[in-house]
Amino acid sequence: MTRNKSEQLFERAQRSIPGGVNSPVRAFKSVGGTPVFMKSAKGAYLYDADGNKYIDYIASWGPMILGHAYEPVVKAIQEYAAYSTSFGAPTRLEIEMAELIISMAPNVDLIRMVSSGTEACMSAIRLARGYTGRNKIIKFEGHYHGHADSFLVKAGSGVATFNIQTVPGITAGVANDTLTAAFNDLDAVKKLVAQYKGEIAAIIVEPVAGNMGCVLPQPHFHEGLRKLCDEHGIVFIFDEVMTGFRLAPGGAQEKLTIKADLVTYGKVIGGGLPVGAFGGKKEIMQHIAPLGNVYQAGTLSGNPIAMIAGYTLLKELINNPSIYKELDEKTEYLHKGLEKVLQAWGQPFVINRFGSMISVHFSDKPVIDFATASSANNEVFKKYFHAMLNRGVYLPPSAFESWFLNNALTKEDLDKTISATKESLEDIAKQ
Ligand code: HOZ
Repeated sequence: MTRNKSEQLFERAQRSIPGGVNSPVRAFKSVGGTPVFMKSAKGAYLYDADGNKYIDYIASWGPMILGHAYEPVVKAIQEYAAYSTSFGAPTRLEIEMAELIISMAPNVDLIRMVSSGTEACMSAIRLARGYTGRNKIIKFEGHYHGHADSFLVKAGSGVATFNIQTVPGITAGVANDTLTAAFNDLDAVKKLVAQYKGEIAAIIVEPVAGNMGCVLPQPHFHEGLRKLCDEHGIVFIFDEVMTGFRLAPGGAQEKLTIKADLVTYGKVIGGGLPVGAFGGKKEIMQHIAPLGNVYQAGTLSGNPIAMIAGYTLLKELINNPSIYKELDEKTEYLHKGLEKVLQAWGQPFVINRFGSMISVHFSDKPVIDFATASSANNEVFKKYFHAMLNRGVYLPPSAFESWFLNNALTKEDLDKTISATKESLEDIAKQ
């Protein structure tokens, strides 16, 4: 498989864009090689600038849950673009979107639309601080809530991929207000809450972590956090940017039967357009401007094209609830197939899966937090990634990311992925 055009584009991109990419993980820095420049996609397949075809396991990092260029979404965008791409004034569409989300998402009385997951999490934290009058937050090592200052402490995703210990540009004051604990370590969180009694505004968590590979919550972890938040007046925030509308119509809250005080959304909610949202209990949400004084705004918030794309996709999900079962079954099928070929290979590996999120760590111990995710063998991952890419399977270019399945994937695609893994492992064994 040749990728001459991608190479030329990357060379050209680096002259005008920092590192040649607009989001660091795309640069392939941790796996090496040249990023693949995409030209089009349909269903489960990506086509690059050279015309190569790939089975896609990123799904734009989640949004393309029903596959790329999904007809109803494309049609809706085309229709609504003719009415204007932005008004800077309210529209009926925004109400319909809010009502739809409230009907799907548990524990959401009010919802505010924004333009990205970063904005959603950043605004949720500000709201939690404004509501409680406290400054500190607790986040988990290896969790990523977007690139706002408060979250780039021991963060996952690109920060972990590039092994950035301290992000320059974040003031000590901001960093000091972000406390961290290991995911799944309830005792560590209890200690922080005791040590900073009355100072903690919020605990924010990825209910199923997807920014250090896929890492599952251990039994009773979220229940423990919920209890702690109730006992200490702390706002419990579920970052459902990845899990929202993916794991179930009501996201991780529904799937794990945990009640969050605030929830953040992104990815699926926009059908592939730049959309985020944060919502929750009225008692908290009514502190947001213009109802309250916690200020938050955006010219493109509730953008009509983004709204109709997200609304159309969410409607498809509600009207076809079997989608979730199908996605789960496909991911389970892939899991079992990968497990079989990895077992035959004989080297250590861990597959973590929750719903349609899955990842492989080349590790000899269970991956339950950032320490265990980081101790996996990245050299093997790199080789695996490239061997799969060359066989037409597009995986996340980092072991610190989850794979996301889309429902356009066929059994044949999954079988191809499993046999590509078998061949890739054989290649690796020969090296
Ligand atoms: N933050 C995204 C994955 N966790 C990566 C976004 C991108 O590089 O496109």
